[in-house]
Amino acid sequence: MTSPSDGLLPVNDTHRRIIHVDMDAFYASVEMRDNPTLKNKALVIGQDARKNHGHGVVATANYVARKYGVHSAMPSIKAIRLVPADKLVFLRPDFTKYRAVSAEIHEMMHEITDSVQSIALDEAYLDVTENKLGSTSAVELAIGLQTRIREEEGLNCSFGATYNKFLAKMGSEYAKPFGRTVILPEEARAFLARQKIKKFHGIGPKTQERLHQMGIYTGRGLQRIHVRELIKHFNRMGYLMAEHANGIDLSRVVPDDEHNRKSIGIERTYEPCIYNEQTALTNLRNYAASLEEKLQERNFFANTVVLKIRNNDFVTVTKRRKLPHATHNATEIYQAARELFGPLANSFLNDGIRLLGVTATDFSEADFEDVGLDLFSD
Ligand code: TTP
Ligand code: MG
Repeated sequence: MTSPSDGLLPVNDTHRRIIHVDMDAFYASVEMRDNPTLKNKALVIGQDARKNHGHGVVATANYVARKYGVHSAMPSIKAIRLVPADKLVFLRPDFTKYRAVSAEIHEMMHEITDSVQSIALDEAYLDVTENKLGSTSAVELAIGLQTRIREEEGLNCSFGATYNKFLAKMGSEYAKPFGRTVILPEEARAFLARQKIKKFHGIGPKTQERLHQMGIYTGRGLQRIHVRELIKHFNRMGYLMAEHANGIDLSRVVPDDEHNRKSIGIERTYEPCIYNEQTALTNLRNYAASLEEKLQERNFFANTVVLKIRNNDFVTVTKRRKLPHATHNATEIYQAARELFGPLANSFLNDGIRLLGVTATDFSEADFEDVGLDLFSD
């Protein structure tokens, strides 16, 4: 049975094989590996508030420290209160080291597939539907990777293996530490039904509170309420919650190399040429709409729009325009493209437009690592 949705939810796609891998207590584990005497200490990575006028935030903590209630993003001063002084060790993070470890793990991942999307230094999605090892088992591939990381890096990770990104991430969280969760399509809804809503990625404390007020505490509650009701209360987020609670997440694994691309563009040649201004503008509008989609998929914001135009005699002109602010909004991209097109329109339409292209470039991107570094800037 699926949720009451009146066909509002998309048809599920369960054919992909997706793995989410996340290192266990990453920064802390690297430090313990390099100094095993830290293993029976409560190790906190972050600034020691005692040496810094009470300031500092916990980046992460090993599992010993977590037993005392220490966790990421907690003020260091609180960790000091929670852990007996003779047990507690603070270390400043060594990003150079963590980056190097991360790069090595990524090399192992790329031996399986190039469809690797990194979310943070210690976390990535792999789409292994097709893979370099010719395996049809995501679990087998993930266990192989987990074993290699343990043997070659001396570090533990957890993974979720299933048919979409949302479930895979939920699975790796569920598996921690050093575990695995395999979720088959026919088991997904039952698995989700059992999960507390705070385990649903993207549902923050405020939304949890509102859901509790509506009597919803678990995935089962989200599955039972009508999608329309969730949309009424939470708009687009409500729709996403309904999708997720029903095991639907059609978003794709966007490979890192695609992610690192310096620009995303669309161009098309026209035969016969375009002689009509409205036709040209309609095409630009369509380009902008599909650029918005591509940028959103990658969480990119473009600062510059480039227009490329070619006439029947193969005269080609490219013009660029800096945007007032970084955006992935189709209307703003279209606006810029149209302004670039304006002064060229008459002459190119006269000769006939053979090619038209719009490129979004000069990206800004919210970077997880920057957030981490910010914690230590005080
Ligand atoms: P996480 O994977 O969230 O945490 P973790 O690997 O330490 O622990 P877990 O076993 O639960 O996965 O984040 C990875 C690294 O990112 C973490 O080791 C430290 C850093 N980090 C921060 O700097 N600030 C934060 O708020 C969080 C959550 C993580
Ligand atoms: Mg982790």
